[in-house]
Amino acid sequence: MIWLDGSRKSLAVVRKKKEVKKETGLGLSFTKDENFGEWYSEVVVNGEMIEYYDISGCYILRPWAISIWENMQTFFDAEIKKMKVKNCYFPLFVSPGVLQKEKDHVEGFAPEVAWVTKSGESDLEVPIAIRPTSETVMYPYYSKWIRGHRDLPLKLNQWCNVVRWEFSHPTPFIRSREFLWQEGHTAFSTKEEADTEVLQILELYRRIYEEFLAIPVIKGRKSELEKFAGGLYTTSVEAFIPNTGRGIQGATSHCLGQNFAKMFEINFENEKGEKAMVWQNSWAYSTRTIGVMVMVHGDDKGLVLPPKVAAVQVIVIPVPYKDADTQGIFDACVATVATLTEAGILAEADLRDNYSPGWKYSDWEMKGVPLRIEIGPRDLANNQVRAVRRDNGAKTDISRVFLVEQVKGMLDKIQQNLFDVAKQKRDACVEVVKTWEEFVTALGQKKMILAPWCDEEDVEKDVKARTKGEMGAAKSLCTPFEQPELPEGTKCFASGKPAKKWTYWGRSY
Ligand code: 87F
Repeated sequence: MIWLDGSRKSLAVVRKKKEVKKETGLGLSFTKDENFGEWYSEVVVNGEMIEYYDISGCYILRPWAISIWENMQTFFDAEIKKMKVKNCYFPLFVSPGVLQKEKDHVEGFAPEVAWVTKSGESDLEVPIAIRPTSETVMYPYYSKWIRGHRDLPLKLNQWCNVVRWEFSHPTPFIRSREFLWQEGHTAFSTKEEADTEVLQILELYRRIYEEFLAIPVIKGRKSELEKFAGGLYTTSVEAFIPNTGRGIQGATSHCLGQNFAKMFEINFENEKGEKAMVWQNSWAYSTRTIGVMVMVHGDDKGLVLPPKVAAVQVIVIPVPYKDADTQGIFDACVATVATLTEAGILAEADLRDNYSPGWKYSDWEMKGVPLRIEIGPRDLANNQVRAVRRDNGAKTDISRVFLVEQVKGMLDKIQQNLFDVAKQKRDACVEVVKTWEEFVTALGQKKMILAPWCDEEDVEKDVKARTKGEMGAAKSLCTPFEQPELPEGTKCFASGKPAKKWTYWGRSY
């Protein structure tokens, strides 16, 4: 049995709902702008992504969410295989001795580790931890498997779940106590190889966000305070949620240096016959990606799914009138789905006869399907269909002769438009500041702040302390790889000392 802490709350999450909209019974009771938190909870449930579970911080991921996860997984898995990374699976459980071997890195995280203490009624002789991440699970075997330089590089990845017993406000996808991720763990004979891989993986993470989820991200390096303490340096892709004015770490790619190699004695004999230590990396992205997607693109009608990750790209809905040729319309819907499917487009028809067309429109809008095709008597007569975009509501009549090319074109446009709009909104939240006063003002306006910084750890601690409050402190998000020019003599916004770099700051998840 899993040992649960005292923070376990009530069973089901009870939420007070306002009047549900009109006759459809489908609407959201909160708007994105007025009550973002409640809006988000409602969207992920009504959009059929998750169901709340009777353990706080744990959620059921429904097929609608898992299909998005699988689309990203298919892309990423193929890309890392091109890089000769191999998949593997290590056990869920960690023995306490191994977990604590790497004290420095585990110390700060210890309160989040969940333990199994019983089997049936009897106490286990030794409690067993559940992996919060797998460094300590995997590296003893790296030590065993790596002997000579011919055993390198060793590049392993696993797709798995991890458990971190978080105490702060749980949020579906964004902060949950169990989540899905991939964790890559690689070992090289040289630092140069490790450095190169860190950036290759980071580029894949950028592509997941920008090309699949249509979310702009910033690539950069974490500060000493914000990096993974067990490693040498941490790179990340950072996204931003305009509604809450918070940055969110999208994925991380770490160069671990030789810290773990030392601790776990991961040594090899190099070409000269000398004993050497490996250089290691680790990298991960998780189901958090899905939460960022919901927050960035969702609207007051529900989810908005980018076509590249949607399980259903086109929903075809018959719109029969009283004395129309209902059978003809249904047949046209089925034929339309067949034509689109044949062309590799993910299309489905909603032929349920116990719901009105209007109800179905709202239902599929809630689920975020990128394109709706309506077929009514007039469309049938004109050998056309009506296409309605989820992202902007635009309606277009399409001749069935050009169906496939037109729909493909529209899906591409939707994908691009989602990215463009998200980028425009994100960019509108970026504020360049030079002084502490400007910084405080921008923070109050929920901005993501680009400021010249002296890059001193104590100064970042000071920024945190000086911005502490109800909304949470500001911290550095990353130092972007793309650096604007830093004129000679520029001062740090927080300390007044000479600035060394431009760094993004803000509140964050
Ligand atoms: C919670 C409990 C115990 C984060 C934890 O980012 C340990 C940890 O080590 C812990 N929360 N971390 C850092 C994870 C670092 C690293 N692991 C492999 C990654 C990428 C994948």
